[in-house]
Amino acid sequence: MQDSAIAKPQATRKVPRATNNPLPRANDTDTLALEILEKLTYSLGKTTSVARMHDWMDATCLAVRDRIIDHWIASTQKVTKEHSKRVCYLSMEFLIGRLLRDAINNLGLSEPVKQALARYGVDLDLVELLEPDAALGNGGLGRLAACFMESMASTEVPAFGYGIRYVHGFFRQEIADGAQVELPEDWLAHGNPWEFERRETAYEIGFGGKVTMVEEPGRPPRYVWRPAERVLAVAFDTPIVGWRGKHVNTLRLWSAQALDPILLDAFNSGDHIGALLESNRAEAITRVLYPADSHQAGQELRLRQEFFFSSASLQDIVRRHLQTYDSLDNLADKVAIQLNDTHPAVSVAELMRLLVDIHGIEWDKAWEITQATFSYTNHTLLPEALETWPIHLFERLLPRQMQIIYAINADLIRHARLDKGLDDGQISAVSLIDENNGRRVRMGQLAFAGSHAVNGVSALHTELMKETVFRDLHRLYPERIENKTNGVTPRRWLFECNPDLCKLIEEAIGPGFRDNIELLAELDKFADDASFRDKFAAVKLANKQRLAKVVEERLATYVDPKAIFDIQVKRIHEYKRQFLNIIETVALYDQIRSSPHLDWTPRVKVFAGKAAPSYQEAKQIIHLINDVARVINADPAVRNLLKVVFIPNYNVSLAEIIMPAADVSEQISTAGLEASGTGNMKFALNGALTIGTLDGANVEMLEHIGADNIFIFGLTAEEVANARANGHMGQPVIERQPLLRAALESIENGVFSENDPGRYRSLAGSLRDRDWWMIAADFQEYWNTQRRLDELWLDRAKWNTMAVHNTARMGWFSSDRSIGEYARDIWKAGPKSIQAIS
Ligand code: 26W
Repeated sequence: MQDSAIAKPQATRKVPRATNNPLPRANDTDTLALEILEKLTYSLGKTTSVARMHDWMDATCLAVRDRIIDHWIASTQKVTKEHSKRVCYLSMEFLIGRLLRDAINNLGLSEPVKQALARYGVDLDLVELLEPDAALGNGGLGRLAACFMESMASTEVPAFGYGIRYVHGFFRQEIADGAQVELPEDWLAHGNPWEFERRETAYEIGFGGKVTMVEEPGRPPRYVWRPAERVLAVAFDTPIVGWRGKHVNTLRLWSAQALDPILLDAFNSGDHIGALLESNRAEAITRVLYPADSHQAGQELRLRQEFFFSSASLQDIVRRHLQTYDSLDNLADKVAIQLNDTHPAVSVAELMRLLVDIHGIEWDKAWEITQATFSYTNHTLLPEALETWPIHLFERLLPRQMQIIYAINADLIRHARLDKGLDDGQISAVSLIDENNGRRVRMGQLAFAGSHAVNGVSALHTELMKETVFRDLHRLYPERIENKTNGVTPRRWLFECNPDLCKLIEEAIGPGFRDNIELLAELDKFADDASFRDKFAAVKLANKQRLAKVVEERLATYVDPKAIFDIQVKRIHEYKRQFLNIIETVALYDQIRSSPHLDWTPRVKVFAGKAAPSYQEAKQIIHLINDVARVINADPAVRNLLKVVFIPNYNVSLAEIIMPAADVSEQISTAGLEASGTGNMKFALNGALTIGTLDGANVEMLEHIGADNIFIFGLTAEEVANARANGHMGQPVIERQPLLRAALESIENGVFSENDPGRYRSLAGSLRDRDWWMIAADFQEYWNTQRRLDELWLDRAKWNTMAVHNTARMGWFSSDRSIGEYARDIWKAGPKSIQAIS
């Protein structure tokens, strides 16, 4: 045949060798410079002459991302090959912040990337500032999830983070005339260079509809749920790179889509709005983060969000398991699922449904698998934060899950009554259904019942859990509750946010602490070394200058970096007692004015934090801080001895500037109410001295840092409980304390709100009354302790010695240590070396 020559195989043709991976990228400056330029040109379609800073940021992220991908593929292949157990961290919130600096640092690319960009006249520091914060969380719980993701990657624990890809994260805060204004946040407006949309990884999530029982001869009856409504959960993956790029895990966030993007029939018949209704309704599920961190939202959309991401994550976990194993019997050997608070607690019922209804596993066996797979972390004892759902809502939205909860409850109550002899009162306390408040499902009880381990986040909090919210369940299952004290990642909260301090530490004790943070302890012996101390203080001063610049830029207020920087940053809440701090500020203001001749220690009081939009008291506290700031900062009589600033829009990136710049860290919650705190750890790690109550992790910080290096004051948790039980009132206390009395009177008489003198009457009145948060009760000791700090400031050598001890002794509060404990005691996952932590 004529054309056979064309088809003839060519024996000599070179077939390119098939490789699994492209070659890993080189990390030198030349290669990086070239690749950043390539990204700019071919991925973004820009030349250097028209590129904006944003384009350089995107190009840099993409070049760095390629290097993460090399490690990502290797990590995934290793975990798959070794059949390692995986941790699945289910969290409604991941408060990540920026990722570029984290990635560059963990990959050891700081210098080459900086130099590569410098070749184009671009400053890496400025590029980094353009990345929007991923603010997919409210506060401590969300930030903990982010620190844990970084630590799991750094300690090589194979893990998936599962959550929600909110289109709008935590609101942007502005202050207008002293009051908080909430504005929408739009982190995805310019795209997100870190995420990969996985259209092929999508699951149907059902809502509503009916459950029917199907009976077939010779088989037990089956239940079939036919949801009335279905939406699609689509995965978006972000690689999370660990320290030195050793391991990369995946953060998988779900986005909601309609099954049919548009109803063409409706559109064609002219109903253009109706055609999009289904799509809008579906997408609403992942549109916005609920901005309340301590009271339950209670709306249907919130329950939809919770079920949506729980079901998608579990379907994903089950599908992946069945890709490797032919049965779900060994699920708990290969997967550990951690429930970050009760927000994903419906997972317990949903996994049971998947096991029993979909995969035909017998009930008792399914329950065994479920309990062995799940564990649950509690983050708060505040009654208003404990999630419960009205039965009628639950039943309407999730009819099959409701049946399953009833069945779990029946088993639980049978066991409690028959095996453990609980009486009616105790039964009603452990029941998954609250019969007293219009019948509600208790998500905490559900999470507890469905887990083999339940943990608190500090030693004190864990003990209080056993005595309060879970008292009766704890009696029923005394082995289940354990403690896992929180930690923070030293990469972000020391190495990245305080590079100058790290350089100094390295000069003193060598570089080992970067791989084993507990080696910071070696710094202890430099605490009495005057020259080291001076350098330590010089770094602190430079960090304070950096913060002062931010304050100047944002508030047009000058603060003197030589004054004490006394800082309270965190969510605004009555139990956190920003109010106590501002009353003390007012009292100090009065004293400075009435005794100008005294040697007052100059102080800058720094506040930042957001209030839940519907939390009126918290918003009033913000308003008061700003009112007080306006009056004090404008009063020449104060002569710069006292300044008050409220920095708007507190977020992770602002925290990275604030933490290294603090002299004093305010951790002054009413004892028994702060589950742990993690800001307390970030401050102390960066050499701030803590003024705090015996609450949350402060108690353990006291043990590690030593009583000589921390300022503890106030009622203990037990004393608070007693005072409340004995009907404590503020008024008699206030009568006995002239300083407090005068400060309170000036606040309630409108000294700081002249155009609205009654503004703070009810806020102040709450102290005279029940004083629920023990502000009047703790005031005098707080004042005295602050004055001890003033005095200490005059002996700067001593202050600095204490500050060095703080940094040296905070190694234990690394989230690597927390993760090691979870891995060893709860998950039984991760490298042996990690599980063997002491
Ligand atoms: C249902 C609404 C809702 C949303 C979030 C209720 C409660 C929450 C969280 C539990 C709030 C939270 O962030 N808790 C914080 O968790 C941190 C991490 O464990 C602790 O360090 C803080 O003390 C705790 O307040």
